[in-house]
Amino acid sequence: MNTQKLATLIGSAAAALCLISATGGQAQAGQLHNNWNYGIDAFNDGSGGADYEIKGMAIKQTADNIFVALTSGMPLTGVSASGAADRNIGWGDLFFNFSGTDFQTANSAGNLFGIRFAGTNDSGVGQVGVYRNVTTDSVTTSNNGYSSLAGYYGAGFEKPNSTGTDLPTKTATYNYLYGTSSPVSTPILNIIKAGTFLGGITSLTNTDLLGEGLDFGHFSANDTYTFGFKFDRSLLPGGNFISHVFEECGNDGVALEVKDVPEPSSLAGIAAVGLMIAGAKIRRRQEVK
Ligand SMILES: [Ca+2]
Ligand SMILES: [Ca+2]
Ligand SMILES: [Ca+2]
Repeated sequence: MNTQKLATLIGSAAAALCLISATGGQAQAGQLHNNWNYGIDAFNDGSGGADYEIKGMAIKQTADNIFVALTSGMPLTGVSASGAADRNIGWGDLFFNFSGTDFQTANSAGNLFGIRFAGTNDSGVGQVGVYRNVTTDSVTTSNNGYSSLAGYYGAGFEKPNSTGTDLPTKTATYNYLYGTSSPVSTPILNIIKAGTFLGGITSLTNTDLLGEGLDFGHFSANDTYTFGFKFDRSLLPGGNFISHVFEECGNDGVALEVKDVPEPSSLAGIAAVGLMIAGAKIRRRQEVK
């Protein structure tokens, strides 16, 4: 084999390796850092100011648990607000959609999972914890908020990454949340109306989460309040999902998409097979020479 052929083969093998690693990267929609997936939200789309600004959410999955973390100007117990029916504006509930369809379709089909994680919010379910087959409702209007997401965008909050880095545009957000339904006449569905209780959650402080490797600082996204929770991984079906949460008023929200990726060991295995094939080709050509 001449030098040119060898260089071509090595180039092909290198290109194959690049393709493998690029595919691995693209398959991971959330931004992966130290085993946590991050959805980093716009830092300037919190209607109402710093108290309402969400900067990000993050999820880590281990063999036994799913960890969720949020960082925001809004504490877990919400903020005082005279314009709200209960004089408090807090967090809505967190939704998990494993169906592969948009949120509205999954909602209509009863395919959503939800978590009430804020014990003082206006959720329709009484107990903090994980629920399946949830129905949804909007509490924005009783919390001095937006009657629709279109109203929120129209008020000047259509910013890059306004529903986090995985739903970075208004169009992406509308497509996911509403599908073929109208984003004007459909409210921001931000709480669990009803559902079947599956199990509880364990609250985690910022210190707890730092101990689990959480690092919003990597994205310069640390805000005043960082908190989270964990729950038994077996409560959810597993596989690819989109998770999102809006505040009770709809003044800010964030989403995170998590897709399964091949384990690093299996990627290395694919790469090794590629190299063996390339090596065999080189050897065969050397034999026939
Ligand atoms: Ca934000
Ligand atoms: Ca409230
Ligand atoms: Ca947002």
